[in-house]
Amino acid sequence: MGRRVFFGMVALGAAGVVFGSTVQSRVGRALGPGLADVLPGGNLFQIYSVSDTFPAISQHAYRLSVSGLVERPATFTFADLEAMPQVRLVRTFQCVTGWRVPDVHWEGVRLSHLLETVGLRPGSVALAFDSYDRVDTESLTLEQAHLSDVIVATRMLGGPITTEHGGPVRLYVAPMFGYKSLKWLSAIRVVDAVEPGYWEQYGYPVNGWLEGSTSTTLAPGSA
Ligand SMILES: Nc1nc2c(c(=O)[nH]1)N[C@H]1C(S)=C(S)[C@@H](COP(=O)(O)O)O[C@H]1N2
Ligand SMILES: [Mo]
Repeated sequence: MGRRVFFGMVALGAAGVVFGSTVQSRVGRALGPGLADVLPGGNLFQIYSVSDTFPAISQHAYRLSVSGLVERPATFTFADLEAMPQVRLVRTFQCVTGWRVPDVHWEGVRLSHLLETVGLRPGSVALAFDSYDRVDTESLTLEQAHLSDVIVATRMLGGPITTEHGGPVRLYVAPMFGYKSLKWLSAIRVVDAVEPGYWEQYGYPVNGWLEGSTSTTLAPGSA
């Protein structure tokens, strides 16, 4: 086992992983991630929080602030996000620790659309993301943020995003491992250099591409 992976697992242990409470995730946990893969249907997610709580935020109270190197800093409500053009994605969700969930449905606003709305200023290079849990953070380069399958998600698994899954709004970075998909998204800051996020400080790659991801060649705006 590589040094990087070992540190990652230590980080996970220290973080106190909270597992999903559905029957199937219990079964999946008992059988191990390999067999959980082949169980039909259901929600096979394991629920993670590096903080010791799940921030409970109503759609009504939710705010997303976008600031930093932008022309028009803004604070968006849940309704603001819902009023923007919506995209749908159906993908396999993959945690770097090995579990995966096939055919997960996501809906939300392209991150690129939000960036167009606020306008980027010269010198902008990367995005830093903050969570309402006040612990986890994430980062993307501007190029990654413009990929068409990187979204600010308002729906997941066919409904509103539940509190345990990071609702009402989480990031969904489809071409990368699950840790990039920050839950309880509170703020996006446009910055002049990549600020490696929480998991990256424990050894996960800053560029968490899924194996076989075509995203390095995916043009912004393409389906
Ligand atoms: N705020 C926050 N976001 C997070 C995490 C976390 O602990 N806190 N864990 C990450 C990891 S490692 C994975 S695999 C996914 C898991 O998503 P889920 O908890 O909805 O299953 O969330 C990611 N986003
Ligand atoms: Mo993960």
